[in-house]
Amino acid sequence: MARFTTACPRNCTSTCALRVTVENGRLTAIDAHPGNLATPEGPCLKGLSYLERVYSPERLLHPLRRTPKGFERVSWDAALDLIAEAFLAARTEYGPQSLFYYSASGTKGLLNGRGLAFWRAFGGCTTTYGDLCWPAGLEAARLTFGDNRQSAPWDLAQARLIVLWGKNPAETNLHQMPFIEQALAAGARLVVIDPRRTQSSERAHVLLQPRPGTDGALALGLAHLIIAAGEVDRAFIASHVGGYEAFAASVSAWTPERTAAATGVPERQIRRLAEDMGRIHPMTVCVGFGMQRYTNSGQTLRAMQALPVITGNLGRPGAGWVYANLATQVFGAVKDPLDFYPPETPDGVVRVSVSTARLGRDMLAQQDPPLRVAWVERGNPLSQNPDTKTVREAFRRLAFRVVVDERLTDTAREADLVLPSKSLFEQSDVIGAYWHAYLQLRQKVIEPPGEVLPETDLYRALGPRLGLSAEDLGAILPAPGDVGVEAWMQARLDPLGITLDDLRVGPVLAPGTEEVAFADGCFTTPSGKVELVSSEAKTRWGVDELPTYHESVEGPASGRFPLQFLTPNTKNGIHSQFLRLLVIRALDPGPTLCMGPEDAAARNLQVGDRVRVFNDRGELCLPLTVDFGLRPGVVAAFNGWGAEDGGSVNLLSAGRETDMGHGAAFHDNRVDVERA
Ligand SMILES: Nc1nc2c(c(=O)[nH]1)N[C@H]1C(S)=C(S)[C@@H](COP(=O)(O)OP(=O)(O)OC[C@H]3O[C@@H](n4cnc5c(=O)[nH]c(N)nc54)[C@H](O)[C@@H]3O)O[C@H]1N2
Ligand SMILES: Nc1nc2c(c(=O)[nH]1)N[C@H]1C(S)=C(S)[C@@H](COP(=O)(O)OP(=O)(O)OC[C@H]3O[C@@H](n4cnc5c(=O)[nH]c(N)nc54)[C@H](O)[C@@H]3O)O[C@H]1N2
Ligand SMILES: [Mo]
Repeated sequence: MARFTTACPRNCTSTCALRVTVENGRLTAIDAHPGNLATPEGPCLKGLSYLERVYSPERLLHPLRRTPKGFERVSWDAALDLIAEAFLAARTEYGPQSLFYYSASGTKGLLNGRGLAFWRAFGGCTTTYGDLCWPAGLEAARLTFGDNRQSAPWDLAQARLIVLWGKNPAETNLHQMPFIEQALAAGARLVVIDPRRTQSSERAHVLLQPRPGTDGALALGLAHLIIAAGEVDRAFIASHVGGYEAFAASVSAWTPERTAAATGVPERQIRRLAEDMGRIHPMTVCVGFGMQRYTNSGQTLRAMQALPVITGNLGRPGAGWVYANLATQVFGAVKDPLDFYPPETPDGVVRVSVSTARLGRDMLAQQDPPLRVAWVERGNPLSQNPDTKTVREAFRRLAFRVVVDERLTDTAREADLVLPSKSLFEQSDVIGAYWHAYLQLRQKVIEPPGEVLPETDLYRALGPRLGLSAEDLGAILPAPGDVGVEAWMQARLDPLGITLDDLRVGPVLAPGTEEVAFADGCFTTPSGKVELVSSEAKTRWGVDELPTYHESVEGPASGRFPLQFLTPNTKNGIHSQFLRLLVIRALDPGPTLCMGPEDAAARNLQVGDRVRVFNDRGELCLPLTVDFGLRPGVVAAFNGWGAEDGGSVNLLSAGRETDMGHGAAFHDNRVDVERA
């Protein structure tokens, strides 16, 4: 029996440290690792379910090729020959940019960057810009504060007012809840702002339920009241804030009456929250990604950022803006997902890119050259990107598609060739996080099963068939074997003064980690101050220099379908991962549509009825759950389920970007519902 330190590499806020037990080459137990002070309680059910996931009969163990009768097993040699034939033909006829390389957030890891490096050596490729997750909020914070910095997770315990705004940590960041509980035990007040009543709001003193996409108006209305009451921090503003006078003048129009009308939040709740924000210090605003998935979300988050700014809740213990911690983004490759501007063309290698939010439409529109073949790894675009129908059409147009994944996802089912991917326990890698600041080693603890090859080995095997020499491959990939991977990682850790042996013991805080963000009063904006007025907002994104509120494109004012369709994240999966496992399905057998009692009664619908959710982009049939916690005019279904469970919620969403950062406006999505 042996015990190892490792970490969960999913795109999840918590990024838990784990201690795992291996007996006779088999994983037998997963426990907490106390070395990560943000996640000492250990993994959630999904983390424990790796014991099933790694050995699941649904796991792919060898390459599969599509035939008219379905998928059949092929050897690695045959699979690599097929890829070489199709990819070389595309390159000869249309040039390397006819190859589409798609990767997303399936797993964290420094080695992930090797995929793009490989296709650059092939001659370049077409790839994506933007990100499905959080870029509008990152960009908003960059404009306002100069940088995305946040205090250590445990600092939240010192807050006296916590606002969970469009964030649901009880499901999406479980390990934040103990710090919230500590603050509550010390007398803190907890406010949740979410159109849905959630597991997080169960702990709150008050829940504000705005109409979806109207949080910008709410923030401006709150700012108006705080300023009118004189409860701003004049000293902080004088020394650290630019544009305050213009901002204060601009919010004077946001009276409580107008704010209540725009947001649907009762005036007395708005007044009370403004009083709390003005009087209770320190305040931490914990911001999720909910209101960040609309066409107005960058401006919305800029308006929200003004609240901790004018009340002086920055750079102090228990205070702040908690959205993203980029302290662990210390390697170029880990930064890749944040690379949200259309890339340049370095070294003469052309990297054409298409918007990930408009994936289907942009793939179809590529002319010079048209896309011919695709390679997908760590992503499931037919489930997770908006506008599934167009994405599917774009993939079907291609001559040849390769998908690397652990199981037959919706995207893999469209492929000509499916290659089995490693699990987190089968190759070592260094991973970062975006809530805490620990660098962690995801250790290899078992051998890959069947014929599974980690991606780096797969690229090494494929390279010669695509004309890459041993020297070419040596420049982009670690040397073969575990020893090669370890040497490659150590070389990247050397400049940080961290060794793999350190990481084998436990998580290590990234260099430069700060307990209290902005305690140095250093804001790296053009003016060196917090910018409530940002000229870059206008020049780069074409929005107002001030944080202004405009209805989102597909909100109630759009005159489209009557219901706003929210598709948030579920505690039972990470996007399209985990939901098919037996241990998960025992608790959560499948998707449902949640609707409030008024909307259900108006349609004469009852619990358990099969309903059709539809708009002009598509439809989904699901059983109905009557949810007394939903505000009228809003329906919700968790994202992540795929075709095997009735189809992705993205059959209904539009391929549309956020106002800044090239994010995806998933919730800007109106539907109607009827009995199926
Ligand atoms: N409607 C709607 N859609 C959404 C969202 C929403 O709120 N609403 N949220 C969006 C957000 S925030 C995100 S981050 C995206 C996530 O979108 P994706 O990043 O596409 O999501 P996942 O389903 O987590 O992972 C994709 C695939 O990676 C595979 N994978 C895991 N590990 C490995 C590995 O080591 N190698 C390889 N080759 N594959 C691996 C998994 O099996 C999975 O099939 O979804 C977005 N989609
Ligand atoms: N269990 C689990 N954990 C996860 C993930 C997962 O899939 N499952 N995914 C990880 C990833 S990649 C991400 S991006 C994060 C997301 O983490 P969160 O931001 O916490 O999650 P979301 O579900 O995207 O959105 C949070 C809340 O925003 C609300 N919301 C929607 N529209 C609005 C609005 O207009 N205004 C307001 N105020 N609220 C709104 C939703 O109802 C939802 O409850 O979670 C991470 N952690
Ligand atoms: Mo995300």
